[in-house]
Amino acid sequence: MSAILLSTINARYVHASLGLRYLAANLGDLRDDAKIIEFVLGARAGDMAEQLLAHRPRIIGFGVYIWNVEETTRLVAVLKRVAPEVVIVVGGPEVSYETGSQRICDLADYVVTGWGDLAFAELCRNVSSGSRPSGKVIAGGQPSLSAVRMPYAEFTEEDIARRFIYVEASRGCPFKCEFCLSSLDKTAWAFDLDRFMGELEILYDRGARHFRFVDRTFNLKAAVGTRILEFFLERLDEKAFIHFEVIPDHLPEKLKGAIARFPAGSLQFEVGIQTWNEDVQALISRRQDNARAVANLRWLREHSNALIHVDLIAGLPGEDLESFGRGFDRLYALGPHEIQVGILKRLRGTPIARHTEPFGMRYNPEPPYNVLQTDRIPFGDMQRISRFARYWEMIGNSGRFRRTLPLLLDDAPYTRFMHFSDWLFGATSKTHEIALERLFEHVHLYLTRELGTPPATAADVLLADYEASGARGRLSFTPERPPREPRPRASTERAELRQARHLR
Ligand code: B12
Ligand code: SF4
Repeated sequence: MSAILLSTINARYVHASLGLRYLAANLGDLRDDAKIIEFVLGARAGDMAEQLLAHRPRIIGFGVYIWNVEETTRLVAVLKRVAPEVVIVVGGPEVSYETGSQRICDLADYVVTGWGDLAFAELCRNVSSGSRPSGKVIAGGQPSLSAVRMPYAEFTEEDIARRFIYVEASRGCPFKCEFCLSSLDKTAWAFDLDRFMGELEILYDRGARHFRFVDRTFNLKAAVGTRILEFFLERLDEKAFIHFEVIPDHLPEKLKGAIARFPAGSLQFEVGIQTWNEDVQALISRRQDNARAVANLRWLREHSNALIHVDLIAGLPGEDLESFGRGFDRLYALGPHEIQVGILKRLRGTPIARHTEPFGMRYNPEPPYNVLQTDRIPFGDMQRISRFARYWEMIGNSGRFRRTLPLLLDDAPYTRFMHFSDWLFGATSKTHEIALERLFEHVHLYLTRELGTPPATAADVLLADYEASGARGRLSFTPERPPREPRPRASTERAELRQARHLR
């Protein structure tokens, strides 16, 4: 039995919720009476409700994000029907803005906006002592980070063995990119570095190896970044893997020195480029020195072993398909391991909303609030670019088609891949659930029929890619071979296999 439950629906099992662990760690004397219960997208509302109510809770706090708001709303609706006496508190970025127009906020007893680290504990104390706040929406406030207990002891042995360990050396961002929720932060606040390093050490000693920093801009302060990198360099073993989000145009020499010493497969950078178009950058208040970004990406590819994952956004105000395509080609030429093409989303609370009317931005009213059309990109083309993004994920980013990609893309990556994407959708009517063997067979068909590649050349290259990717089935365009047994995989292994494919 636990009087207080902290719950959320994660995108996948490997993503352990850091937010809930902060709330739990800061419950003080209520901690012993609280439990974290996490679910994964796809679970049924009735089953989740049953599991939660089995603890006979007095209060349930839900972490609500763009990826789980619909399922959490359904879950809260069930709970309110069968156990109306349980106090439901919702918090998290999705319910921190526009609370008046959200069904989940109507259903809940309390909505905590912004940081919940200390606010949730205070609310629980008030509810427990019978002095319930009269207002529904409670501003979480922004306590000094020195007053916030770090959450890392909340990671269980199972988390450490099987899930990504999210960590945070700083919170917030000083930049103002209008599509991003972090643009609403006044600045970046740092945790006390000695305290944080002490926690990292404990985690490392407990066996944690897959660290993901949620800091919005890890490379903001060279001294801090370097100390963190040095920490890992001193302890690296073949299992260690560390992920950071970085801004592209700031890579001081000191940081470079540490980055260059990481061996292959141990370091990953997620680099936000978003757009190269300077007019668009100005429009969305994104300060980015493109020349320095190019130089830094080049340096990373030439002088480091880091895996480079770069984000681009399609559908920004003022950007048409042609400009997006030029940006894609410019980025592709720099050789990042992965290019993630995201479709612009109008996140609740973000200032990008000011461009809605002037640029004819029409957003999906349902999560994930993706842009459906703009004054420069009609709906049909936005659909095409969404499919491009999905197929690029399967073919460009998966690392499974490294030898085949040059045949597909040649000297015009964006135009040729868009052509392929249109063709593949025409041939399959699918963007998901295409079996790997079917995908290889379709690429073979496209190369031979549409591009005129000699069948034997296409088959050789594709077969080499297929075998190198570790797949073990049979391809229709190759001679028969005995099938090999698939082997079971651990939770974080999917990500690790993809990383390894990029390094081969
Ligand atoms: C890890 C992460 C993910 C993981 C998923 C994690 C999971 N648990 O499943 C992955 C990589 C899958 C992911 C994907 C996406 N993400 Co994401 N992600 C993050 C990230 C980097 C870290 C979250 C975190 O741990 N933060 C640290 C903790 C301490 O902060 P917090 O979670 O906000 O929690 C605090 C408060 O919100 C509050 N709180 C949280 N829960 C609760 C519960 C209660 C009861 C209370 C009272 C308070 C409370 O208190 C906490 C402590 O102060 C954030 C950016 C960031 N740095 O926060 C983006 C972020 C959450 N993601 C975002 C977005 C937009 C996406 C994508 C749509 C991006 C895309 N591809 O276009 C996808 C969607 C995925 C999908 N399947 O649809 C937005 C969220 C917008 C929103 N309204 O939810 C963020 C904020 C990024 C941004 N700046 O815009 N993401
Ligand atoms: S996109 Fe990156 S740099 Fe821009 S506000 Fe968001 S976190 Fe900060």
